[in-house]
Amino acid sequence: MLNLQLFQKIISENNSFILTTHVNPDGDGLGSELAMKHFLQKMGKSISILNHSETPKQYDFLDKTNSELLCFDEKRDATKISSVDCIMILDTNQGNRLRSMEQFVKNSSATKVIVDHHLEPEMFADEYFIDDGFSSTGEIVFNLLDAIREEKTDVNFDKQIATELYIAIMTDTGSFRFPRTNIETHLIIAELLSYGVDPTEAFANVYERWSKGRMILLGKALDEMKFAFDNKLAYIVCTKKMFEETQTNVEETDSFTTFPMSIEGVLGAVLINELDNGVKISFRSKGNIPFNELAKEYNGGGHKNAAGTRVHNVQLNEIVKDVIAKAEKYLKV
Ligand SMILES: [Mn+2]
Repeated sequence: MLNLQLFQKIISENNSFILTTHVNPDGDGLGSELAMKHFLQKMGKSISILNHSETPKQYDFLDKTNSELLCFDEKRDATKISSVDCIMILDTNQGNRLRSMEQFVKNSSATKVIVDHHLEPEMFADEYFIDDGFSSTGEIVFNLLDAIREEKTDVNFDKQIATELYIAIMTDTGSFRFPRTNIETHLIIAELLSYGVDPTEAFANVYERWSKGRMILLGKALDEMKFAFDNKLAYIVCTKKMFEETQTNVEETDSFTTFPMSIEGVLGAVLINELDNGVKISFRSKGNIPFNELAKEYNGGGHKNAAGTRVHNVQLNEIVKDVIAKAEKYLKV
C-alpha cells in the first residue's frame, strides 16, 4: 500500500530534489524520473536527475536536448548530493544498484525516499513507497502524483509527463502483456492517452530504432540457440566475438529473451552475454518458475519471471554449463 499522504508531506516539506535510478536504466526508471521531475517542477521545486549510467541509446529520445538525464560526476555533483533536501530513488531499492553514487547517497543527510515495485528492499532510506503489486514504477509514480493533483488543482499532467509515464508503463509491462498488467494499468493508460500521448510514436521510439548490427546479432544468437530438459529451457549466448563482428554492445541484447520465450513449451530462457571480465546473465521464466531464485544463486535478483546478474572472473563455457545445470531444479513443475 502506498501512503499517499506521507508522499504529499515529503513533497511539500522539501524544495530541492535529486532523482536517480538503477545502473543500466530502462524505460521505467527513466520515464519515472522524467515524469516526476516535470511534475514537481510545475510545483516550483528544484529538481535534478543524476544517474550512474549514461542514458542507453534506446531511450535518448526522452532527453532530446541531452540536458536532463545527467550522468553522475563526482567532482560536479558530490556537494549537491550532500546538501540537497531530498533524494528520491526510483525503480530500484538496492544501494549497490546505484553503483558510483551509492556511498554519496547513503552518506547524505538528505531525506531518502524509495519509489519502487521490487521485493525485499535494502533498509537504508527514510521512507519507502514500494508495492510489488504494480506493473511498473511508472504506475506507482502516476498514483503518487495523481494524489497531489487532486489536492493541488493548479498542477496537472500534460502531454510530456503523460508520455513519460506511458513509456515507463509500456516498457515494464512488455507492451501491456506481462502478468501484473491489470484493469488499473489500463485505466491509467486511458487517462494518459487523454493528454494526447501518441501510442504509435511511443512504441516506434522505443522499439523501432534498431541498428542493422543489432538485428544481425539477434540472427546469429538465435541461430546458435540451444535447448535443454525436454525443450523446457532455451538459452542463447552472445560472445565478445559476436559483438565485435556486428559492431554492437551488450546493451543491445535487451529483449533478446523474448524470442526463446515465444517458443511453445519453453518455460524458461537464459541469455548469457560475454563481458571483458565475466558475463551478464538474464533469466526469464513463465508462471510459477522462480528464476529470481536462480539469479540469487549468482548474487543477482529481480522478479520471479524476470531476473538478472553479472558474474566476474569466470570462463564463458564453464558458467554456461553451470547455469544450465542449476536451472534444472526450478523447471520441475
Ligand atoms: Mn521497473
